[in-house]
Amino acid sequence: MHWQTARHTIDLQRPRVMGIVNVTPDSFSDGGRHAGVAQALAHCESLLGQGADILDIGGESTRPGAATLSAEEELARVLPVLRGAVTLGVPVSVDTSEPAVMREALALGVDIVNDVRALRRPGALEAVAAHPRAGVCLMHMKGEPATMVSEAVYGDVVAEVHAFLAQCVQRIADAGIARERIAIDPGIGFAKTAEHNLALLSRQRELLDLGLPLLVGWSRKGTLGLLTGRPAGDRVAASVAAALAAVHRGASVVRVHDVAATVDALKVWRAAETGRLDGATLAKNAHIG
Ligand code: HH2
Repeated sequence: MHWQTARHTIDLQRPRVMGIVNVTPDSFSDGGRHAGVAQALAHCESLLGQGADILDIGGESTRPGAATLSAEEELARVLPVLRGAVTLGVPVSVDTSEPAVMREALALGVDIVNDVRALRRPGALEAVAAHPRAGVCLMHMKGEPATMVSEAVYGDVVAEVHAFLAQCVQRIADAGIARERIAIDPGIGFAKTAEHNLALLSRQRELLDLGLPLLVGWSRKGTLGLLTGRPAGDRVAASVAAALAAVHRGASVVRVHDVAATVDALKVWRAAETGRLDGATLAKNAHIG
């Protein structure tokens, strides 16, 4: 399986790590940490050094109750960072729902549009369809971040997320976007209780029959706080465990803050799956073992 994006075809034979770069003053776990352009680009380089395969850059916080942002403000936050990030040699994704941001980002060479609203804002579908190859991640959410806590009501959450994603995929395939450009995401923490999130993890394999790469974002989220009793900044082990559990159930891409820890864990997980150590890794690390 692979994921076609604007400049890169991402091989998904092995699970990929998407490193999060929030250029926001108010994200739930790292708001304000990388708000300046120089800090954000330094953070991008640091994540690449830790082994990130993809950089996901976003200017709007989607935490429950977050304030909405104008397109102009969002453009001013993310464009300078995207302009630098596209020179770093890896696929770059923009985390946005705003069509004007999508158009400007794709014009800069950005590879993927990661939209928590699954291209439902007027003009978003057209912005991605106008590009011949750009990748897109379609995520499940009910309502809007401002209201979503009260929308966490489902009969069978896995069946409803499955049906929603199937419908979104159909809509964007009808607009001429090739399936090889599409990844899907169950939207952990978006209009979902801890029970809903955990049902989506334990039964995640049910989403695989859509035949598309699965991207998931468990990193530092509230359900991990409920499970461990730890605050957002102290959920590295919990986040790594959730990422591994997701990969073990077929996720192709994990969206994470703590790249180094996730990359190490995935190396061990893969070695356990394949029962071997590849030659390049052995040569690189032989002096340590
Ligand atoms: N989660 C967040 C933001 N974007 N995109 C996808 N595809 N999947 C996710 O699960 C996802 C996402 C929320 O996390 P974060 O970026 O850390 O926080 P904030 O929205 O407060 O910036």
